[in-house]
Amino acid sequence: MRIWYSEHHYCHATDAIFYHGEPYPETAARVDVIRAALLAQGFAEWSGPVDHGQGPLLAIHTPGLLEFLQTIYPASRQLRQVASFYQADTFATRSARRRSPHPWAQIGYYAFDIEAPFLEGTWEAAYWSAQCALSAADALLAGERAAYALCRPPGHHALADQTGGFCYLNNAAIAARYLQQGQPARVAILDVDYHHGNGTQEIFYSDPSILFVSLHADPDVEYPFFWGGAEERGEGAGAGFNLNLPLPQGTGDREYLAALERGLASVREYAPQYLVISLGLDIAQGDPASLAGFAVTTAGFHAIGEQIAALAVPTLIVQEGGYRLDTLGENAVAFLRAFR
Ligand code: Q9C
Ligand code: ZN
Repeated sequence: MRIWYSEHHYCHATDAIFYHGEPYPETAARVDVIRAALLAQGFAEWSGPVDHGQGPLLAIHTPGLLEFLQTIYPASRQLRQVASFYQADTFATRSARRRSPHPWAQIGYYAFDIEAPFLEGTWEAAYWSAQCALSAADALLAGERAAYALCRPPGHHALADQTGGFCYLNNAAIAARYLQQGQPARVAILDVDYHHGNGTQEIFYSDPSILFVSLHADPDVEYPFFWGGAEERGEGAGAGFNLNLPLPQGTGDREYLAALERGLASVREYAPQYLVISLGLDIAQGDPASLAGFAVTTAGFHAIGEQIAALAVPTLIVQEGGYRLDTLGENAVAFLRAFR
């Protein structure tokens, strides 16, 4: 299975960032560790991304968001003390009555939380992360049965016009739309990240041509809190094409695989032409994404991969979260081995 990867992820240089009094967990080391493990296990087919331009990004995101991402760091740097990153202080919340072109207004309009800081190289990294997903999608269009985009930064929390949760551009959504090639071809997205993929859900919430299925921590007690309930089933023409399977803290292999079977049953019934996996490795035992969290083992990751691969649908795997550097590599390998 071919892997798409870009060194541009280093441009999003989050290493020195402290947030909530702790080091920021979405670091370059995450991808370094996964890449090293894959190379060591003989995954030898690597490609750099092909530049598809902004067209496929604009099929998902607003021009305003893309413009914002390209300008917010230099604009902030002119206005404020030089800093390694900037983040919102004033959000456009429910009662907002106006917009302002001021960078501090922009940053509070285009972000829904403070979890996605804006660094000098954030746009560069996010752009090429999305290009990795698009380039891997090309392989499926050319007839491959599986492809892996080692994306960083991740994407599934990004909305059409808002960043959040370490995400700037929704790589999985961009690739899913691109796989349709301008037709209403059926594409399913299965999100196995620990956190609900609120961005992906919302982007396709009224779209029956994209089925979104997500297994995640119950949003009553976990980020992103405001999306991810089982009662969110899609709306309008998209009613019935969104399936959330929230799971309790402490979920282990057995419970996870049982819920996955439910999710896969709905994918099977949908009979998609392509499947996109939002692969979060933060469901792993001991992942620091959360104090309690899930407890999926390395063997569990392999079983998850096998169950998905058994669908025998051309599958694009897009890297999302996963923060426990000790086991990130072996878990990625365990999952991806199922698609070899
Ligand atoms: N104090 C992904 O896994 N932070 N994003 C939660 C921590 C946000 C995770 C609060 C977590 C976002 C792609
Ligand atoms: Zn996550």
